Amino acid sequence: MPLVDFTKQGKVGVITIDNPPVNALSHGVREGLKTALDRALADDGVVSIALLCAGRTFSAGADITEFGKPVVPPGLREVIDAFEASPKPIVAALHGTALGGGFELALGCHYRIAPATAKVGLPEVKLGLIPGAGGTQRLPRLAGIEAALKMIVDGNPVSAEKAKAMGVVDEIVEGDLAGAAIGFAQHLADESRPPRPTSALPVPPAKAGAFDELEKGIAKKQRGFVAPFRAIEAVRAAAAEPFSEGMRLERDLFMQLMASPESRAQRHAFFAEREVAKIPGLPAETPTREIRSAGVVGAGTMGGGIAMCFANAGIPVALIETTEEALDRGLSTIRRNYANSVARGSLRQEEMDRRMALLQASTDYRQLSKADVIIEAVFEEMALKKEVFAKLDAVAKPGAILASNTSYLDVDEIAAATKRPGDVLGMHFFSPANVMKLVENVRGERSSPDVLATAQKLGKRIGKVPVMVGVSDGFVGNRMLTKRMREAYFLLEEGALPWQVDKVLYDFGFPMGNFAMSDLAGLDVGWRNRKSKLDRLTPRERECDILDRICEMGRYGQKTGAGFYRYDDRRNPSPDPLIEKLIVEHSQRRGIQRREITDREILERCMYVMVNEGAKILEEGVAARPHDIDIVWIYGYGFPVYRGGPMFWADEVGLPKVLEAIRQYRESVGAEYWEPAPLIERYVKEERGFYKR
Ligand code: T1G
Repeated sequence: MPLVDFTKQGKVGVITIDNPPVNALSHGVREGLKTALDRALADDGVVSIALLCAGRTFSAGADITEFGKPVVPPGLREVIDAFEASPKPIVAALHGTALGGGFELALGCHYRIAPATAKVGLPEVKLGLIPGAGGTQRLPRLAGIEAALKMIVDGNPVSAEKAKAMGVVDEIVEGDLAGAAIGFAQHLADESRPPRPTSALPVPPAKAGAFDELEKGIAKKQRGFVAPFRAIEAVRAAAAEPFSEGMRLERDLFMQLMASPESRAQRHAFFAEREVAKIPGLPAETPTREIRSAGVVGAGTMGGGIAMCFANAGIPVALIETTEEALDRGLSTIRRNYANSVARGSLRQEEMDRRMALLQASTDYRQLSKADVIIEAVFEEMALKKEVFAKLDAVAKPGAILASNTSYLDVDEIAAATKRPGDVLGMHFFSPANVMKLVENVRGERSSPDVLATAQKLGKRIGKVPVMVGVSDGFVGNRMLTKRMREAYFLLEEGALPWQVDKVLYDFGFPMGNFAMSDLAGLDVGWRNRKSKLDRLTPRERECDILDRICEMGRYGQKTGAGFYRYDDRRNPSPDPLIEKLIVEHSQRRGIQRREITDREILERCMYVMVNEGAKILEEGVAARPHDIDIVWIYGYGFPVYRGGPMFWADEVGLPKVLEAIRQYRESVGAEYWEPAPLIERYVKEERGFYKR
């Protein structure tokens, strides 16, 4: 089947794109579209045209793999302009997800039909771009400024029903879509309906202040992103300028963004997210086990959130706790979370009821005997974990997958507590588990291939981004975070203050800095973890006991109204002179002469120590690719996606510069903390990066 096929049905010319998996508008497709249109226009027997896509979806946009390379004509704009200028009316039939350039092509057609299951959208901002083939100029002409702005600035798709209400889709159809499209085109021919070039339509006036309001409204949420603000600029031109002038501005902005580091990073993240779904060394066709029901042991914060993930995906889940009280507490937290979503209008009441009905709470482990997968989410203590897994070994059916939600303990040691270590792995969720997208799937030494493949597939099914990692203290994310935390504490005793360190990380693009994050998680959690590791810490780490001092004052962070910061009743943080005094006295006690510390040193020490640890993680095979590390940090730790993740960012900075700084800190802070990873030294010698060759 050619990439684009042209056939005739009566008076209707049928143009069909067939470029699996998502009918991306690659050069071959664009050329094929142009040729097919020319054939339809040259054929006197053709009165109207239907545009369809084969496979699971209408075109999901331009071919992102072609970005950054010179555009081979015909460009997408040229193709769309030709479709729009056609003297014969064209109807586009949209199924699946008509996105980006695909949706822009449809906006260049004169009519659009779709089944109710279809979605349409302009997600370019998620790639650090704006629609570049007329979307910012044509969509406002059909849907109005406000609706177009929302779709283009947040990049989220809308349903076909919603698109119809917006005036973008002309008809919702059922059954055979190709038949409906040809029927619709036949109807246009029979009634001699004219083409309706969208660009000729006037732009309905916008509500006064619509643009400024939106710009202000997204300032906080889209902090650090560039594309959403350029998108507003382009749509503003649609309201103020003639179509051709608006198209010129859209082009300029699009080309600027295409060359921007932000878009390069976001395009990297797009493909990295798809790459990490695949497990190196495991064939794509590795069989997976069927998951019809689940079980969760522990109804605390993590267990409750994990149970919600299964219920949200329509999977019945048994929730086990040791006592009825604990069970009631867990269930009421879940009920409250759902009720908040209903109150916010993001969930319908009947959907909440359906999900609650999928939860079966009990204190009896035998309720787990039919579960296909069981996730243990009890207190982080090895002895307790082993006890739970021994019990699961006794009640779980053969072939059930047993997973631990531990965030750093040895999964192999846990698996050894069962007679079926091949069925055991780690599935490390992030708090709040019903919200955070990341799951670190931890492959144990004996985890069998189908268990690993099933965990990856299941992760996607419950709406997560699963990343396969190896056993190591803290796996990938927490292992790197621990190094960053250590450096941050060292910086405090050398002269920095918590709010200075946090501001540097906040300005870099993280949602919050180390110390504000610790206050949110609860300082007592970190303190307990630190105390459990004291014997494994270096002398300096042991003596850098600022956290201990703060906790001994009963300051555990937000939950006690004070930690590194003081919190008002709306939990707004403010620097606390008492903490400054505590830190200054700590330095004196330690005999450390405090010095002026630059923001640059803070950023380098907090970020390069992570990159260095990331390189060691790659050397050890705890992560198979730098992609895994970048996606862990973007989806688990709020690493700004417009910087692409720590490993991609290091490449952008340049590994020679990173290595030079690491060597400098080895001298100033100490070799036991800053030994350069051999991988970085080798890459610098080979003049390559983690990705850059
Ligand atoms: N170009 C190239 N490859 C693409 C692609 C695209 N647009 N979309 C998907 N793929 C690949 C993907 O890498 C994966 O490959 C396979 O298809 C299946 O994808 C001018 C400039 C459509 C909702 O941003 O959101 O148009 O890993 O695993 O979960 O204004 O793909 O198998 O080798 O994601 O079912 C705008 C991007 C482009 C949409 C399907 N369009 N795609 O999700 O499958 S910019 C987008 C998606 C643009 C114009 C501008 C999703 C999907 P592999 P998948 P899925």
